[in-house]
Amino acid sequence: MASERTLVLVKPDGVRRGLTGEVLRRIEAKGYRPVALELREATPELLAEHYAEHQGKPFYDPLVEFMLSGPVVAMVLEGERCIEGFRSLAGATDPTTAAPGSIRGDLGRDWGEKVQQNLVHGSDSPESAAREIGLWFPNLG
Ligand code: IDP
Ligand code: MG
Repeated sequence: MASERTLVLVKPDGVRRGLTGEVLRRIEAKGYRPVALELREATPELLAEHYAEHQGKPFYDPLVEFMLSGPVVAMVLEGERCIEGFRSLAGATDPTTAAPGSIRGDLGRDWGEKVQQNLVHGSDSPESAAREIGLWFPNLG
């Protein structure tokens, strides 16, 4: 299997809670290599494209509001099967039921908000990864 790239975000809850280092520790311990990494503020335009598949869903507006509530750490990871591998490190979408041992399972929980604050985003397929890397890091060769 050839090396591939994936887009990972530490969402505003993760940055706010000081968990960026813990997320990175797990990524590096797994053996994936960051090839780009930046602390930045998302914009409504960027998020509309990033979350295009979710437009119209009940959690879409709270999701965008949450993602604009503070800076995110955006990064591109590289490694064999890292798209699938990071999704496995992240755990299931719902942090309350995500498996212990995963980022969301160990560090996340339900806070009674409309949107699941689940610490990280990871691309879910090679097509999503290419599209999302192009959105967040247009200058990456
Ligand atoms: P993923 O991040 O595990 O790929 P997606 O289904 O792509 O999950 O959803 C994007 C994000 O939207 C989730 O990470 C979570 O923050 C939020 N979300 C997804 N489904 C729900 C829901 O049913 N209620 C509230 N928030 C949700
Ligand atoms: Mg998704």
